[in-house]
Amino acid sequence: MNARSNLLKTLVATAAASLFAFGAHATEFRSSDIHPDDYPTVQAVRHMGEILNKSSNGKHSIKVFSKSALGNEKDTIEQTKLGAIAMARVNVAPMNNICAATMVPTMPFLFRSTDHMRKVLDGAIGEEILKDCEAQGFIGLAFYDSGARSIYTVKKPIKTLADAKGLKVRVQQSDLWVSLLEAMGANATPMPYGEVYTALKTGLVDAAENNYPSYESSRHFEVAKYYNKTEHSMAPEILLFSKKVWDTLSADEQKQIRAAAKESVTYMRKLWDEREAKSLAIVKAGGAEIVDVDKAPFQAAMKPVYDKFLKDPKLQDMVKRINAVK
Ligand code: GTR
Repeated sequence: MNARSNLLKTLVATAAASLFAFGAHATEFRSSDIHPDDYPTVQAVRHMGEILNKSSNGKHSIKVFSKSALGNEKDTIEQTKLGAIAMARVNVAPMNNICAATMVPTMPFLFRSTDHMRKVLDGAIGEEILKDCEAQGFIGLAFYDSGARSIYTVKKPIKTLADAKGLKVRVQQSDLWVSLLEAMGANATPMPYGEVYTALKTGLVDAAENNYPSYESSRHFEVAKYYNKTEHSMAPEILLFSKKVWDTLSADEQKQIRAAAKESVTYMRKLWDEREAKSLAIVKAGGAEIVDVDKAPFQAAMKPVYDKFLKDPKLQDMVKRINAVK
């Protein structure tokens, strides 16, 4: 689809939304995603829409706008806050500067494993983090998996911490992310996801970092072929609902939405596990080299990030509680 028809689609949808979406006869909630249609996050929100449609007896549905049709993550977060769209599926990273608790699950080398991450986010700590966004105008509905993020490079592999020194690395739009890469000795360049392919190709940056499914679906592996397993963060995805729109809904409707979101998490994880394996196979077949990294020196270099961003004793305590989850 070309940009013009995308724009047209958006304009039509905006008009439709203002007529129907947020009145007493709400029908369709618009939800944004930067990923393509077959990506697990997009599929999961669509699935949530089907569940909601059933539980609301056809009253509510969700329309997912994929591939950044409604803008990059920062923009869609803003639109969600204003109530211009009802939902945004984003990574926690662009929420880091908005609601502080989202910094915690972003922290480098925090989760010991996928199981640990899922257990924490499914429990009381996960709920606390979601709740923290409410005062900023967002109802946090659920977390989705995003695997582990690693640095991929254009010119040479990273095997040791010294190899990261001076590299220009694209990061997400978050101060914490800038600091994380700086702590590795790299130069961090924040930019929206949609610009990364060209930035890698033209040499504007030397590297980026992401999980296998994003590395694959964005085709970044075609231009940055060394995937260096730093696995430095498991920053999850978050599903946000506009508080402005939320407040127009009845308690029953809110319950149905929450339940549908929670139910979609199980579905998402199944898709995620499959996609991680599939993406790894695709990038390898496409010529990517998977490089083993000694992670201990990277982890040791992260103390300044914890010191700078987790000054609040409440957040420090949360990290302690996360570490204690078996
Ligand atoms: C992906 C994530 C997106 C976005 C992107 C990025 O893994 O699903 O929400 O955060 O990374 O690096 O911008």
